[in-house]
Amino acid sequence: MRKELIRLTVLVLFAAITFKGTMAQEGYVPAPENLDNREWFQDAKFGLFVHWGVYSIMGGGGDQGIAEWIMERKSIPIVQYEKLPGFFNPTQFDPAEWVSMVKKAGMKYITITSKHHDGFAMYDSKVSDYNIVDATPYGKDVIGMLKEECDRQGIRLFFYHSQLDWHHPDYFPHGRTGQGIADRSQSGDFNAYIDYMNTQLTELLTQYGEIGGIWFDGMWDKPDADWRLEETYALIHGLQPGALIGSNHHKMPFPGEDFMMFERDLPGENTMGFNNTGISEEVPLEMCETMNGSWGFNIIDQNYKSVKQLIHTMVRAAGYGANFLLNTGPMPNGRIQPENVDTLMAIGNWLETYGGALYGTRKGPVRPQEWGATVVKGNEIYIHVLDHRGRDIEIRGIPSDRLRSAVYFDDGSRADVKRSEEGITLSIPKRKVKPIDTIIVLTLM
Ligand code: H79
Repeated sequence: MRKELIRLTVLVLFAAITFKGTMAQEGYVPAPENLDNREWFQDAKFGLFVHWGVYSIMGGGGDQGIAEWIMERKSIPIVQYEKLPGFFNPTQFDPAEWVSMVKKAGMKYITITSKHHDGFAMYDSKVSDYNIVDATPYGKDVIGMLKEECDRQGIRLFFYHSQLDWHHPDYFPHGRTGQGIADRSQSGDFNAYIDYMNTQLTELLTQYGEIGGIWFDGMWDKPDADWRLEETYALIHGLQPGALIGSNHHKMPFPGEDFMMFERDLPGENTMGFNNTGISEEVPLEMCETMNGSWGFNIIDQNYKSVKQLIHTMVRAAGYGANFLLNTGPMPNGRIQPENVDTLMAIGNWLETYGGALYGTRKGPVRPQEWGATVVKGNEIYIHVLDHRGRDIEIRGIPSDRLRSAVYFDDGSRADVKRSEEGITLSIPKRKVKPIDTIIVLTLM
């Protein structure tokens, strides 16, 4: 109690002297349940990202590469975009089916869009009518329904919440995006917007029981604005100390953030152009990825990654110590794209056999290499050989002096591992090579 009081006082003091949004939650000390949840999170390894909103109706409008951004990419005026909720009627939405699918896929959590950049709340919000209950013929709180089902089936639910908002009149001055939306307000009180956002966050943290955390996005739209992060983060941690906060601001984590995410890049890679941070050693990591090229539903995007490709990325991410948050954009009728279901079932099948070499692990002693990745659990190191090419593999940095045994994960037969000065040399005969991932377990003394 006393400790709590001291913590709170420190928080308030820091909040008082904090004047800039980027100061975040200075002096933040994660609560014990938050630290527990960070361990749970890292053990979980695999989650489903869900981008679902009124934009899903448009299906990208026939353009590759457009989905949840259609309002901005096509410069749709607010008054016109506001017609969309009137068409949103996902009568085939079946949360039990979604969550069962998630479980069969071997995923442990779901991160769903409570609000994307278009500003539309996909849950029962009281501070604005611009939400699924008040503005759609469906009229039901899909997030509440999903949460109930998640609780029933033991899946944790996180909320993706956009700080950027192309719809709210107080989101002003405007940021770098949404300039073409003609009827955005030409004045506004940004502080009132932050109040509104914090009220919505309070709703999300009080209406649905215990949640996994909040996945923020969009701060990069106004990098110099005062986002009052210290207040928002303290609010969230005050309401649910265990909730994990992450923000996709493409910077190193700020105080008060509990995990760090990488959008469509492995940690340390920067194919996207905006992933030029380092890799945090302080907080858990997560990488998010699309199955095709779109987050929200796109009706023509058939550019699907193969199951093998996705498993390889998941394993490499684990080699960096990062979770894999794989996205689907449900259709406007409430169903998951069948192609995505097939992919998820195939990954789930693979995990049923090989999940023991992934769940509960941490990054290995050697960072991912061209040939594959390593992860550790207790005194075991799992070597995931993803790209064999019929050659011996030299792995430096394995403590070979402590090596007790080396066996194949699937049948326990001995693996040909030779100690070398700097690590080990691994020889895998052709008949032992698996099409997706050949796993060798090293047990250390
Ligand atoms: O929700 C999904 C996307 O809609 C959202 N994040 C994922 C999880 C997303 N928003 N933007 N992007 C993805 C990529 C866009 C980046 C840009 Fe920028 C925004 C280019 C210019 C402004 C931020 C600032 C990145 C580079 C500079």
